[in-house]
Amino acid sequence: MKKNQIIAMMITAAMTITAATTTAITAFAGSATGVTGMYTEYDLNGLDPNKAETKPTIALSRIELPINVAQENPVQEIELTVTGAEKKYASTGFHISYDERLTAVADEYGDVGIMGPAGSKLMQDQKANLDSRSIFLTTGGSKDNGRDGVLWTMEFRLPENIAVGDEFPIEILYRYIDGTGDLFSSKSNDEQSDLMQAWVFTNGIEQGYIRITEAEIEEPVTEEEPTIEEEPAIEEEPEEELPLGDINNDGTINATDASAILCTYALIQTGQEVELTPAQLRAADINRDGKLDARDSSDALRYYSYLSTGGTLEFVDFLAQ
Ligand SMILES: [Ca+2]
Ligand SMILES: [Ca+2]
Repeated sequence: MKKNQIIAMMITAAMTITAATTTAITAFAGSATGVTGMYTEYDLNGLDPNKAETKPTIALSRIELPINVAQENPVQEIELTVTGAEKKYASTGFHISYDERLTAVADEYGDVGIMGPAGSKLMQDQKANLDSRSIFLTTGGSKDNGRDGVLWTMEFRLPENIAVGDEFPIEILYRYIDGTGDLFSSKSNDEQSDLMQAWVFTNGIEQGYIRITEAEIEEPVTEEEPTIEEEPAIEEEPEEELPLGDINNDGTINATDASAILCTYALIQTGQEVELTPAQLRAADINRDGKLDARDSSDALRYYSYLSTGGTLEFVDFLAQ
């Protein structure tokens, strides 16, 4: 290897260390992808995320790509990886944004996210708005079946005129509109779940990027080892009549409600005791066919996706579409 190549490698390595330090953690102090308006800081609402028993990390791939490899493989895979939350979560909702020079690769149905093994025992929904560079990915489940590992994969196409040193950020940004916010919660939806979610959206995000490096230098993306922690307690509550679909009566319909409905369906189908109150069961029968099943759960998850991507219809009007 020539001397100037070695020097170039050393410079690249030094740049990598600096950049990794400045882009690590804290997602929402500003957007590297330059999107504005839709996103916000996470409101802790008096919670201290350091009190969370489960402190997951949600990381997007950081790809160091030699320019010759990038030119041959302009479509690159970005993974959203969960660490430190094995079997501790079910309901998630993430907004992903990306550099304006990138193109998100959608399939023939307009879907960008590909479910990874960490979410293989969860239900899922997604919506992409490529005009505003926004991808929304959501999961729900009847149990805390979310695993550590790759929860989602997305593909992005690099532009043609790339140069060494170019960096293309890909970010998780927090969105909250009209009472519906992004999620990372457990089935129990208790205070520890709230603390875990608060941790994720204030301390637990590691943003991603694709960075173009000198030809011949290859650095694989690193992934952390998962850790396993204890099971959470399961509990439910209320009695009064509830708005349709809002099973936990918190004023919004989201993946938590979808998860509760799916859980109840699973309990009914296996002859077990149902955890919901009669009022919750009535609110859970979203399509009003007198049965509680996965269709009701899917409707709730679909509506959460719809709201999270700017939809404004009331739930009943949404269902009537
Ligand atoms: Ca709710
Ligand atoms: Ca039903």
